[in-house]
Amino acid sequence: MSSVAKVVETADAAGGLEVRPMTGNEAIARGAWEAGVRLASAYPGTPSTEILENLALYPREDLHAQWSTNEKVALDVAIGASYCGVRALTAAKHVGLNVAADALLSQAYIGVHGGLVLAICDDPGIHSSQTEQDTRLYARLATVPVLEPADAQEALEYTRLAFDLSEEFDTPVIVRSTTRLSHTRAPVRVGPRQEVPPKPFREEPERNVIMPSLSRRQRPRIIAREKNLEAWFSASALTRREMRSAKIGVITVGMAYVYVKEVLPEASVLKLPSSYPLARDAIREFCASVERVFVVEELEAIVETEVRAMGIDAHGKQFFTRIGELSAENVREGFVAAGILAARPAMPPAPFTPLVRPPVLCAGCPHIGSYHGLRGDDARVTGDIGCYTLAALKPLAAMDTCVSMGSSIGNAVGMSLSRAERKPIVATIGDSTFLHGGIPALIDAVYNQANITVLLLDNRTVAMTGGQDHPGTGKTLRGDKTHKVDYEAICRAAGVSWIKRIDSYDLAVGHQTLREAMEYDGVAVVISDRPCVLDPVKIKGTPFRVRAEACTACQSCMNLGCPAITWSDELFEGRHKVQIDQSLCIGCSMCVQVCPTDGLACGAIEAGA
Ligand SMILES: Cc1ncc(C[n+]2csc(CCOP(=O)(O)OP(=O)(O)O)c2C)c(N)n1
Repeated sequence: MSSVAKVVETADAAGGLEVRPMTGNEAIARGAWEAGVRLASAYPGTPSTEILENLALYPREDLHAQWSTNEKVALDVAIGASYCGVRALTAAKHVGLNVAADALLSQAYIGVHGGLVLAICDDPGIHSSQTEQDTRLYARLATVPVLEPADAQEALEYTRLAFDLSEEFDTPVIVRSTTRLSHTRAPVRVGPRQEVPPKPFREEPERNVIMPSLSRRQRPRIIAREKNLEAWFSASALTRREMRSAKIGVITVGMAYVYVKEVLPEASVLKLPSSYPLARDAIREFCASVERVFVVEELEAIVETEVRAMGIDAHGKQFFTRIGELSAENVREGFVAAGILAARPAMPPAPFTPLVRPPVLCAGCPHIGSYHGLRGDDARVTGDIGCYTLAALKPLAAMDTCVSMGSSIGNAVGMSLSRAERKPIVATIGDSTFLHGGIPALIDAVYNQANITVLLLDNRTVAMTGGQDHPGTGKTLRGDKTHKVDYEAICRAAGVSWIKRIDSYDLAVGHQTLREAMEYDGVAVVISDRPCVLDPVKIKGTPFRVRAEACTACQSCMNLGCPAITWSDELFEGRHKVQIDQSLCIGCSMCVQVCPTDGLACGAIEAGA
């Protein structure tokens, strides 16, 4: 029995009173399980990844949990389960919802059969994302309700509730988390699982098949649904009026509530469970009972704009930032600027400046070899999203552009067909990203007769998000063996006839092969193949060391950007030489290959600790 299954059993025995420390993501997974979810799907993405990883720890008999090839597929899979009358959840990071948005907007019209919940995690402050986005805007665009928990307990409860609301109001429901909530651990009271038997498929194409006639019919229903949800939120105990000072009233939602409580404990607070649809009656009533109204919400002025549109003189983004995360500090500063709190004496400056540590590829990362091969050629290199995006930074500096997941190949096609670029064009894309969004672009490249090279970086994992499996690894989310995608066959089926596979660590062959590919007239694919050094097997060969007497300090090895390679602390014959950190080096040999002092075999760098 898995540890989670044991906990589930204990909770059941204790009547659901057990309290456990849980991250927001664990709590969302738990809430879905307690709600009787039968299918969960996702494509990984920080900060949402652990929702599916945790759901996969619950018994197989309870639910099917899977990685999908991308977020749209994941949502479509969940929609399929909902059509079959079971409760289904999909999880994604905020930008993942961009990919899935088309299906979401359609499903908002179609409605649900089994409850359909989207757990979407925003990343205010852009800790690990392409952009800063507020998913609440999508909720409004799609006219689907969004629930915004303020802590891990609410993450569990709101997720459980989201399934009930979904079925009651015939709509997909978004549960919106943020990095801070998803990754923070707090005590959570857990309960038992509610078994929800599947409902039979409704054979009603006039309801299940989207087309203009359906959408025209549904549009008034959606507007009515919005009104009904507004009334539900206004009447709900989740819309919490905490009446204290009659002078200041703060309307708040999500984690912002926690900061307001800390900074301004004497203020009256209206805590909203949702920014859309808005509990307007509750807001009107609350605002009438206080002299000054503030709205504190993270990222966009969504509630504030609506409150002001209701004719209420409310203040928000004028004092509380629209950029990055809110915190107790910046919420306090906002109330100071608004004249509500007195300024605190300035903190003395820190006695030291923290060291800036730029992100680097791992020691022995196979992407180093792949991009090293490109540096020597005067090529225009489009990049994509993954660990390898770091190859844009010095010293590799081997990537010219990067837009969004799967863009590299389409961007390269545009460059090629613009006929404005004279350099050979190389699209570089990771294995998971290729499966996510690269394949349609590869078909486009062949179809439109572009002249490009595609460098497919197969490290056999989704390294960027912590080493998840995908269809190219031959293993499912639960670790079962499954069919392994054959990239060469996919490329051939797309019409690519020039395909070569290289070992990412073999720098000379890699370089030569890329040159040949760039000389080829048409679409050439080079598959650079080596497993990630961190996953699934932790690879560690014999580390190399530098013979200081032979090292000329030429820096060829340093240009790889391997973090195991630094200048020596001591001087040798009056000079710093290169040194290799034995605890980091995995013995990949790429530095040996570029060391010019004694060829490849036994130069200034040699094997041995
Ligand atoms: C639309 C979207 N979905 C998910 C992510 C999270 N994410 C960033 S890179 C990446 C995939 C990386 O895998 P791969 O292409 O194999 O490259 P690797 O990191 O293994 O080098 C994912 C899932 C994202 N940034 N954007």
